[in-house]
Amino acid sequence: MDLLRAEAPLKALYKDAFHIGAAVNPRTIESQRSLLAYHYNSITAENEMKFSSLHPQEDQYTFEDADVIAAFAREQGMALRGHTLVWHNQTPDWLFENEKGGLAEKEVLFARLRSHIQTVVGRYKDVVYCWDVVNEVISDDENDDNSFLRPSKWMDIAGESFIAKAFEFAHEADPQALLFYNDYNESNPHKRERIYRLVRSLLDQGIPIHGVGLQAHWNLYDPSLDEMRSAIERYAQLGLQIQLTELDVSVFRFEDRRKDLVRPTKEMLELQDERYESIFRLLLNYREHISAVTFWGAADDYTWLDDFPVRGRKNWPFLFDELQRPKEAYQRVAQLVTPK
Ligand code: HAH
Repeated sequence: MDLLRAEAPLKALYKDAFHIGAAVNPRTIESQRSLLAYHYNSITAENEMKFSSLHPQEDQYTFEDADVIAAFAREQGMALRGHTLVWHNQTPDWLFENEKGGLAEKEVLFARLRSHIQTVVGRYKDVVYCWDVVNEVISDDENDDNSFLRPSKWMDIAGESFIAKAFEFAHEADPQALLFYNDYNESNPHKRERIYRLVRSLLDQGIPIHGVGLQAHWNLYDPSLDEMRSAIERYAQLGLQIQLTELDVSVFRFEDRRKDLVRPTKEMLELQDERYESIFRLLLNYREHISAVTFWGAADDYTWLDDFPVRGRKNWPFLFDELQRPKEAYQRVAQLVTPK
C-alpha cells in the first residue's frame, strides 16, 4: 500500500540545483518503493554492480540483482549511477591470479578488466549515465608520502597504471558516460590534496574523467563545514563536476563505540537538524559545480551504518525516520528552497 505523503518531494524542491539520489538494493526497492519514487530522482546500486557481485568467476556473470535495480530506474525514469568498476574491496581473487595461484601478468589483468568493463558498462549503457570508475585508491596514511596510493593487488601487479586504464576502458565502452573518481575522507585536507593531485595528473595525461565523487560519510561533528567548503572549492578548481555520492550523517563520532541506544537522543536529532541545514545551504552555494547529491540509503529503517563501524548498532543518518516519515532535518533541508 502506498503512503499518502503530505510533504513536498525533495527532487522537485531541488530540481534547479542537483539530482537527489539514494543507494538501493533489491530489498529496499520493495520496502522503500513509494518513498524512493516520491523523493528521489537518482539511484545507485549499494553492492549489486560491484565486481564480486557481477562477475564472481571468470566465466560467470550474475546480473540478476543489478538488473532489478536497472529495471526500477528505467520504470521510474530515474537517473542511475554505476558503482563501481575498480576497487580494492568486493573484488574476486580470480581477477588477480594466474593458473598456478600466483599473481597474474599485468597484460592479463588489463585484458580481464577491459572485458569486464565492456560487458558491464555495455549492458547498462541505456540507463547508467555515470560510473564511479575508480573507488578509493588514495591512501589514508598521512605519514608516508611515498605511498600516496593505497596498497592493493591492483598496485602489486600494475602499479598506478591501472587507474588510467580503467578510465580508458570505460570511455571506450560508453563514450557518453560521465566518468568519476570516488573517495571517502574527501574533506580531510591531506587526503583532499592527494585526490586533487591524482585527478589533476589524469587530466594532464588526457585521460577521460569528468567528475569527482565525494562519498560524504559524515557525522554530527566531522568534518567541519570549513573543511567541506575547502574541499568543494579545491575540487571545483579541476573544472570537473562534483557529486556527493554516499552522503550520510552518523549520529556517532567515528571513534565512538557506544552501543546503548535504541533511539537517537533529542540532542543528537537537534544537532542533526542543524547539520543537515548547514550542509545543504553550503551545497546550494556551490550548485553550479554540484550535479547530484546521493544519500547512501533513503530512510533510517535501513543503513549500512547499522553494521559499520560497530556491528549491530543502530544508526539514524538520514532525512526520513525508521517509519520513513520526514524528520525535522527534512523540513530544514526543504525550507532552504521553499519560497517564503
Ligand atoms: C564506501 N566505502 C563504499 O564506496 C561503498 O561501496 C560501500 O557500500 C560503503 C561505503 C566507505 C568506507 C569503507 O567501506 C571502509 C572504511 C572507510 C570508508
